[in-house]
Amino acid sequence: MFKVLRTEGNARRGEFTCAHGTVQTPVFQNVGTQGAIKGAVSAQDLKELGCQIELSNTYHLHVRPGDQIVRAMGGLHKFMNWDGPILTDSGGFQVFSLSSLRRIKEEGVYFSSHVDGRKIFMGPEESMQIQSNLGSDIAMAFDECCENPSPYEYVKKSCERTTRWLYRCKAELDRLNSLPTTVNPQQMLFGINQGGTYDDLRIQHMKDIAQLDLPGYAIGGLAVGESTETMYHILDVVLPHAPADKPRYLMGVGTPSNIIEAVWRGVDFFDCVMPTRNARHGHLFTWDGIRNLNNAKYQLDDKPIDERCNCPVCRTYSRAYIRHLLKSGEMLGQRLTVMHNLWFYNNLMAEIRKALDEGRFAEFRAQWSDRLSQRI
Ligand code: PRF
Ligand code: ZN
Repeated sequence: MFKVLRTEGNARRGEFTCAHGTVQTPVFQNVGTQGAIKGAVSAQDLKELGCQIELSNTYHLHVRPGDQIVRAMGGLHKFMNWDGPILTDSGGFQVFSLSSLRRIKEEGVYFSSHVDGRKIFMGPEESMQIQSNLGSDIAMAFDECCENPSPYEYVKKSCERTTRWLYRCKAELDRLNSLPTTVNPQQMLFGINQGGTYDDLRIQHMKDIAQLDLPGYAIGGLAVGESTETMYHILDVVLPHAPADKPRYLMGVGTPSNIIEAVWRGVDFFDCVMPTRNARHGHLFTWDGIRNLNNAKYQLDDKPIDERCNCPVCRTYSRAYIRHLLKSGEMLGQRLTVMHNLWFYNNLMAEIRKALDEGRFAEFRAQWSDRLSQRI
């Protein structure tokens, strides 16, 4: 259930409720691909970092340990000890980006596992069965994400197939949710808009999938090769056709300024590996911009990563110490930097919500959008 509490231009401040609680939007989903946040951050830590919703992956958990095992352990919430909302991505995108030797047919995708090379088939029904076994709150539709740019005729055929796959996803999830032994019978299905960089295909596909009246809609197929301007243009073009009373999720995006710009255009949900991945390489998000802790100038710097940050790491450790940990390959270095970056992203969303609540998001955008992405 989604409620828009307030709007400012196209931006929305909302509230989304699912079986494991209510999420305040706009929201950033913290990525734990394999049921763990990279950098040795636990589900318990996530609570302390202000995380409202966690994201895991169908493909990874199917390959290892296997969704049947997660199901036998009581579902993903119990398995990873996270009692808040969980969204699972459908596997489509990961199959396309990770596996070798993939072959796409009407029934689904044939591919080889990136772990042991074993042959696997995944179609809409399999993706829903796996996500049902995981018992996430939100299951994503099984889609094809075309890289940008892809030929017009290919993208057109691909979106039409993704629409047919969506009908199959819905039928299968409805069936699974009605079984007496289902892990989370209130699991919801979000549709995914595709259409590459073509305005007409994007709009047609959004209109087609809006027919299903799903509880949420994602914009996929962006941040896969096109320019930032093109991504914003597609959001401008497609969001007016997304159902206004349902949450919109921009998949795999992005930098703090990408997030501010997408909220401005009407997006409610985000996820991205950037805060975790960049942290592990010493790249820290701060209210002054992006700080590279590998830089020699931090060798004797006793200030926290971000002087405006109130996270458990900035309250305790110096730049010099964390730099030393990263340089010596100590796991603690990754853990501390990931914790700071996740706090930063969750706190950024809280500040965005506060600005929307107080009707000053335009001002917030003008003040921070460019600043947060500068390298310092
Ligand atoms: N589809 C799915 N997952 C995704 C994407 C997509 O297009 C993207 C694209 N940025 C990230 N994750 N299913
Ligand atoms: Zn911090």
